[in-house]
Amino acid sequence: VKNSIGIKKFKKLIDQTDNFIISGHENPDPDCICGCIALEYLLSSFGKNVKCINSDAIPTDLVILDYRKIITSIEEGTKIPENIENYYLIIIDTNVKSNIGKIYDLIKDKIKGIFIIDHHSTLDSEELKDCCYIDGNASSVCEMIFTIYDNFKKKMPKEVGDALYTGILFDTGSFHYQKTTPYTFYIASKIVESGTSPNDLYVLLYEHQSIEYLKITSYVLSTLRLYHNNQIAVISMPKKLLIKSGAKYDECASIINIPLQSKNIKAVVFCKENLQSVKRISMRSKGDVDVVKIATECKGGGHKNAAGFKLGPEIKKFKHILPRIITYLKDQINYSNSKN
Ligand SMILES: [Mn+2]
Repeated sequence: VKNSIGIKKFKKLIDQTDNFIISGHENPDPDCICGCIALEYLLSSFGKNVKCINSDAIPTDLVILDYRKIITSIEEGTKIPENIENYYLIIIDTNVKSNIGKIYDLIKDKIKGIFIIDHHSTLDSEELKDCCYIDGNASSVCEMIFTIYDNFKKKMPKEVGDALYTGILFDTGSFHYQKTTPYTFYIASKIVESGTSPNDLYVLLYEHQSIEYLKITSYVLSTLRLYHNNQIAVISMPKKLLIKSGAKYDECASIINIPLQSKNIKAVVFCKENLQSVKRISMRSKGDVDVVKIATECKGGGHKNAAGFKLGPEIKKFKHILPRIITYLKDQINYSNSKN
């Protein structure tokens, strides 16, 4: 059994507290959502009062993971409990407190305290170092929550096994990314032993897209333009293509990853417009190529390899900003190539 100071701190917390709010980061991903599901189950089984409240709703294609419909969001109208001063906030899958989005400002001055469970290695602030379980080597927050179950010698029902397996699957790119370790496979084997079916989850997660999704993907890929020796891909989704396909806007987020399947491509720029005509630029990159600096310059944000910003009063049109993005990415790619 893997153990750590972080888990001891977590045990102490649940000995002392009865009411919890669990929140993951904005635009929740499967690791974050499945982590909420598994942690809610654990704390509830100890008789605790637990609410999962995120800022943003679960993306449509992930709703199927929340079997008991326990995850709520401010976006969908969930209200903060009236006796909020009795609650402890558990933040998962980020250690930058404000990354949990608008719920943070709503409760930060009223709650009893904050505890963080995260697998990103930087810690936002010194004040929180006694109230966290951080493991920068863990593949996913779901891997860490498995470790918590293991420490409590707590049996997990299939619902929790399915959730943890799914979170690990996504955050490891189906057991391929760098932080995939023998321990990750050990956890997967334990979960499968307890009744989770990898094939059922594969079908649920990877073979569930709509025909409209297939159509919008083909339309968007037909807009592909390549720059800088086929190292930069630019794709776009104007509103008229979205309407023509019949797809939902949030079904389209993963299309940006398709150009990355090409060995040549180092960065992707995706301009997508929703039904309200709001245009958003999303960027992805590989390795040392950084996309967050240019996103921040344009009043957006993100991480080194995944970032974006909205078009607005300052930058009205994609074609106005694209040359600057291309120039920036060329420099990034040239610098990255020169190092390797
Ligand atoms: Mn994660």
